[in-house]
This record gives sequence, C-alpha cells and structure tokens, in this order.
Amino acid sequence: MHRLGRMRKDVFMVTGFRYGNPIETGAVVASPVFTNQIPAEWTLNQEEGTLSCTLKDEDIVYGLGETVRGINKRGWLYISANADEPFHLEDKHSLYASQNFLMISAPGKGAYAVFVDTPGYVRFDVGYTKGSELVITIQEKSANLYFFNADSCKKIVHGLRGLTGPSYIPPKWAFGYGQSRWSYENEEQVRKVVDDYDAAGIALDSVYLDIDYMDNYKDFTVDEEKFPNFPQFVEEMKQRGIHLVPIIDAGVKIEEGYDVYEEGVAKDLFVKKADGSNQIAAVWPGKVHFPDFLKPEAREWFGGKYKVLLDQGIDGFWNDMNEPAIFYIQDQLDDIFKKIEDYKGMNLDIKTFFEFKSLVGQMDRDPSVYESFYHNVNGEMVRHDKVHNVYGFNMTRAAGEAFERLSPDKRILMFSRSSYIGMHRYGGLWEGDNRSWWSHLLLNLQQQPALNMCGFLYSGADIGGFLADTTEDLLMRWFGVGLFTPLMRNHAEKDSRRQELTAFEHTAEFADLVALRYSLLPYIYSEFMKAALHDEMYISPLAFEYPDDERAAYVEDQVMVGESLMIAPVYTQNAQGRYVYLPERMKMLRMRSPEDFDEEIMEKGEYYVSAALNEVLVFLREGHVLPLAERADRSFEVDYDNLRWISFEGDPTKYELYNDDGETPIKR
Ligand code: MIG
Repeated sequence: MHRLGRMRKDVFMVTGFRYGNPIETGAVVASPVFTNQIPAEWTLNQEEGTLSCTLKDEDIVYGLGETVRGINKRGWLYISANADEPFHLEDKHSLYASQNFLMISAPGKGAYAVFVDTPGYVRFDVGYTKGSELVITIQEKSANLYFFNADSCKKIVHGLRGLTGPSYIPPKWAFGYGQSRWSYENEEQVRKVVDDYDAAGIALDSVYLDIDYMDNYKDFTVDEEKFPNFPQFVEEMKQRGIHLVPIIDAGVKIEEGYDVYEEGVAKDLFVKKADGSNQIAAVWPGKVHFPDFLKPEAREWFGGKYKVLLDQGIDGFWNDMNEPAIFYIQDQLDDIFKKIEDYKGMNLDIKTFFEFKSLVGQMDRDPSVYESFYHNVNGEMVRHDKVHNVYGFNMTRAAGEAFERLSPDKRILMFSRSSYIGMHRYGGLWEGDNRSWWSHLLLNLQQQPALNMCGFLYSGADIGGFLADTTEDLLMRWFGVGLFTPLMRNHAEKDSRRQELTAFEHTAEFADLVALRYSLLPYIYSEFMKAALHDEMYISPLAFEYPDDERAAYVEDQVMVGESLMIAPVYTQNAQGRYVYLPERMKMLRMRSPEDFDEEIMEKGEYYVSAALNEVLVFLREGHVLPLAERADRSFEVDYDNLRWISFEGDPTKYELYNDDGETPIKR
C-alpha cells in the first residue's frame, strides 16, 4: 500500500488553432503549440462557422460528456447550450452541461478528436443531417480549436487532461453511500434518516440538505426554526460518522439586510442589464441577482461565503441551478403583464388562445432571457448568451478556488449541476433531474464513460431516479451501475414516493448491496485515484480496452470499471437476466453481498446470464484481482488490513492498492 506521485508526462498530441477572436474560457491550463493549419481530417469554414469531417461507416464518435442517447453519439444533433432540462428524453438536444469534446475512432484504427473551446453555443450534428458528415457549428464564429491525433483513444483522453488539467479529487467519505431528498426539512427528519439506516444495518456516509434548510432560500443561511443550533447538529452527525451536504443555488435573494445581497450590490458583483443596472431575475426566493462569476472579484467574494458553512462544520456542498435556471426576469414579466391586457375582451380563438396561454406557460426556461443580461469580462460588457456555457463552471470554480484558501488541509466535497470542461479541476457533477425510469438507469451507464473522457471522474446520477415514483425493483437494479459510480447518491423529488432504502420491503437485500459498495471501496478508491493522478479514465467504453475487437466496439450497455472489472447491469423491468458480451476470458461474479457471490469462469463470447433482482453482475478480467474489504458502516471504518482477494489468475502483490488519509488535499 503506498501513495502515488503524479506521473505527468507532458506528451499530449494536440495542436491549437485560434479561430476568430474567442473569449477565453479558462478550460485550458497547458500551452500547446498553435499552428495556422487545420489537420487533414477536418475542414473549417470560417465564414459559416462550421468545422466538419467525414465519417466512415465503421467510425464511432465518442464524447460530448453529459448528453442524451448512447456511448456512440452518431445519428443525433447535440447542442451545447446549458439548460435546466428536467426531461432527459431522446429528442432533447441539450442538458445541463457543455463538454465540447468528441473523438472519432474505428475498431483497429487510431483516433482523432477535437475540443471546441468556446463559451458560446455550439451545435454538433453527428451524422444527423447526413449520415456520413459530422458538422460542428460554432455560433460566435470564434473558438480555440484543439485537435488531437493518436494511435489510441486512451492516449487522446490522456492528452485532453494534459491540456485541461487534472481531475478534482473529493474526500474519501464522498465515495460512501449518500441519502438525499428534496427536502429533509429539519433536524428531526435528518436524524430519522440516519436512525432508520442504522437500525436497518445499512451503511451510510452522508445526508444531503436541499433548499429547505435555508432561511427563505437565501444562500449561506440556515433556517433557525428548523435547525435551531446548526453547528451543534452538524457535530452530532459527525459524531455518528455522517456528513451533511447542503445545496447552494446560483441566485442571491434581493432583500434589504441580507449581507450577501448587500455586499454584492455594494461591490458591484452582479450581472447587469444593458443600461448598467443590476439585472433582476427570479428563482426560489422570488427576485434575485445573479453573481457575475466570470469576474475574478465576484468569484473570490462568493467563494469566500462558503466559509459561513465551513465554519459550522460543513465539509461538502452541491451547486445547483447554475445554468443559470431562471423562472423569469423582471422585464420579461412586466412585458407579459402588458401583453395580457391586450387579450382582455378578445375572442380567444385557434391562434390567440395558444398565444395567450404560452405567455405565462412558457415563461420559465426561456433561453431568450439569456440575451438580456451582461457580464464584465476583462472590463468589457459581454452579453450572457455569448458566455453562457461557462457560468456554472465559474460558480464551481469560485467554490474550488475558495476551498484552497479556506481549507488548505482538508478536501471539501463539491459537485455541480451545470458544467463545462475545465470545471473538472474544481468539482464533480451529478447528472441532474433524471426520472425513475428504466431508460434512465441505462442513460446513467452510458453517460459515465463520456464524462470520464472529459475529465469528470467524480460523477453519478440520482440513484432510483429523481422525478416520478420509483419502484423497488428499479431502485435495486440501479445498484448495478450505482455501486460503481464515484458519487453514489439516492436522491428524489419532493412529491415522489419515499425513496430511502428503508422505505421498501427488501431492506436486508439493500443493506447487502450497500455493504458490497463499502467492501469494494479499496478497489473503487484505488482505481479512481489512479485515474485522477495519471490523467486516465475510471469508467470507460469496452472499445478503449479492446480496440481491435469489432464486437466490443459497439457495446452500449456494459462498461469497464478500473483495470480489473467489466460491469453489465440489468436495466429492463421484470428481466431474469441479460445478454452479455465477454471480450476475453473472464471470471463472472454474481454478487449479492460481500460474502455471498458465485464465481464462474467463462470464455470470450456471447452469453445469456441470469441475475436475480438483488444480484449484481461483475466480470473480473483474466490476470487481474479484486480486493474486497469486510463490511463497514462508514467509509472511514473500511479495514484495509483485512482484504480478501478475488483473483482470476492475477497476483494481489502486483496490484497497486492506493490509500491515504482520505482528507489531505493532493497537490499536483
Ligand atoms: O428544479 O433544489 O437538480 O436535485 O432537488 C428543482 C431542488 C431545483 C434541481 C436539482 C434537484 C434539487 C431541486 N433543484
């Protein structure tokens, strides 16, 4: 057991091309060579703002981070325009994030890739208009274009990380199981969650506080009626080994006497309208101002505010609503009220009825409001839509930079909803408001490798689904993925059925599955840390490990986890098992708990494999090992001195087991 140094080989096969006059995003930390040439595979039409290439039939397009559809992105139009989008449906073009990196590769061939670094909107037509054409349209006709070329996808991923910097590393406790709900309303309710988990023997490391912990949705406040002595309550939880993780929203409530509002106004740190006044928008608390996170002074100031909660014992946060999500802006609302007047007394007919209805009905999540406010970028007023996709990144950067000052000796958990490449240095992300749908279990699996490519190693989706009522079988099957995502959090919406593991019939089976997570922790943490320290991936597509295997290249429902494992979750309701492709000889582990699993050696090939509801399918590669710890109730109790090694002709003494105190920040 030892600590790893950072083995940074600055061998990224990248060339830069400055197209137009791009606004810097802060994504890139290295200084690659800029040339005035576009690589042969690509065509840049500077007048049109398009970058295109031809796709061969066998080409696979990887990347684009948190987007809809499969691991292979071919056949759809993806638009980088960060959106508060609670319907993660196949027909959507945008979700919360912009990760403008994609990579093209065919089985047995090398790979080439591009990172389109621009804070504005970008369209990725990946064979959507014409099957054999990839056309990237850059709205602002300006971007730093970074081109990669290598003999493997893995090398390009390594290169992208070299360019954009190392991935965020959370504290070790953030790899434990977390329970969340919108919202646990007060001390009693939080205490009850922990009591219930303890009584049921289900391991737990964290409980999340959603917006209702705040005093009237004011950032960096705590409602004193619900939490009369917050520091003491945080301490009580800490004594029980539980971390409380409060949410922070992007909007700052407009209220006289509220220090964050008053300071932001006094120091001139909010976004502006064209006339230079602070823009008035609305979210949970009603009217808010949005901090201008693109301004370094605003980042420093807002980041400093996390101290209010750090000082009360908090050591983790999640940043929400930072696309930014907006209910309405004041000018738009005034305009709507005016227009409503015009409809008074009218015979609302086929045309006017629907116009009238949409006046209010389509007020929120209206992207045109992004054209009505301004940032200060190096002294220049820049309209929001031109820098839209880096807003959430900079909110999280504000926090990450502040933690380096405020908590130099202790890692702080941070993950965000909105993101852009570069944010991966400051925090992880969760995949937003998914649903209790079987298709979203699969989507969770498919988003993980794409996020890993872009540097977002610490990530995961709301296990069991956020919106809609979950079912016990869906929640249990979700562990087939959730057991392996670095962020393992069960989160659900206010009005949905209770989704705590203690709310269901088969609590003991859930307890066993969570126990399995804790016994896998030495492996998960080792593999995550190696990926973070060496600029590699923790979860990857099969094709990255088996580049010559034509069958593996098109597998959409199995992924590699670390160096030893392949996972194949069951993601359809009422299934008794599933088909699995083994790209090599493997040892199948059908796992029910840390102590209870079957092992079976299987040759390379296609199989139908049965899996009961409480069984997770894990495949151990030949020549590899898997360490398993004994059960633990909290991550800090995991005993590294008593590991049991499952081996498939591997050598445990050769396995690079990584461990550390889980807390000290890692300097890279
Ligand atoms: O749009 O804070 O994605 O996790 O529970 C709802 C309430 C606002 C969205 C987040 C979700 C969170 C919820 N928030």
